[in-house]
Amino acid sequence: MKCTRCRAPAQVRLPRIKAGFCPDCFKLYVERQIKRAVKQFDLIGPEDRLLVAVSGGKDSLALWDLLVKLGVRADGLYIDLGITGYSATSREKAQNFADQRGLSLRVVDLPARGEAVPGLAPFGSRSFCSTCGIVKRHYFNRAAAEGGYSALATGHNLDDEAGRLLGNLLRWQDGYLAKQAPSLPAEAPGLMRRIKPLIRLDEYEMAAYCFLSGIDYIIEECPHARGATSLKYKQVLNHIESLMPGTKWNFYAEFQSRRRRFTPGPGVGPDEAGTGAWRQCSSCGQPSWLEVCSFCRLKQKAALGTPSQATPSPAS
Ligand code: Q46
Ligand code: ZN
Repeated sequence: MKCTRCRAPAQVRLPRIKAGFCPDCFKLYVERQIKRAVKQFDLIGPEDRLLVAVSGGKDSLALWDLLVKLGVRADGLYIDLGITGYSATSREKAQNFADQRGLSLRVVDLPARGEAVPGLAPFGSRSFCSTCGIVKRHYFNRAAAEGGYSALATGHNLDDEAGRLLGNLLRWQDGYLAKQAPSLPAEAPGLMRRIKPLIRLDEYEMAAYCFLSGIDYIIEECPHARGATSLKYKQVLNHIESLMPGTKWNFYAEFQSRRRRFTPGPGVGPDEAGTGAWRQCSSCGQPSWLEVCSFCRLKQKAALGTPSQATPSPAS
């Protein structure tokens, strides 16, 4: 197969757009997809200064690389979750990436703060991953606000978002559907606007981009991701995509044009409080729907030493 753009031998085949590219034209294609996403969903303006949530994995490192290449002001944020057999390597990959390019990486060292996720998880009211989510959200918002950034950029790709969309639709989660967008405005002062610039690119394209750009990333997933329901939705969509290339993007893009039909209901805020207005957490000062935010409640429970009956993750 020849490169669709320059007729050199193609190295990356993309059935979903009926094209194939040589390495240089493929990288150009990826950059253009980011630019198109930025324009289509109004993600980044000239005044923006972004904080990129980096995990050491392919998506977040490629995202950071691409944003910087496109001239966007973007620093990185790495949260060391303290997960054995995963965090040390992922931190090393993130730090090396930043050092090699002279980029600024903020690191939140949870084990050093006595807040490693495995230590807090027994005190969470739900799964290991939901405790992890509470902790990450707290530090994302805190770091973004402290550093004066205008938005938090995450490396969610088309596979992640289409899989999540399928899961939300199958369970008719109206509240979550209403909020499933490539750009989410800040819901309250102190919370960050969130953007997903990789939304037009899939898992395979991101891995190919890293390989062709020499980006060294952690290949292993977090051990707690194994067996996650979200992976099953991705597998189903991959099967459909192999039969009908292009379906995944159409599914996601068509949903975006209909998203406003869904309205956020109670129970989808950061504290699952049901109703009520934003207020300041009396302990940490971050926006919360309750007197004390979910992160501080978690820490209070851990200090008291009374574990909840949380559902363990498949790998814990
Ligand atoms: S890092 Fe944390 Fe994920 Fe690992 S523990 Fe679960 S939520 S799977 S994105
Ligand atoms: Zn708090």
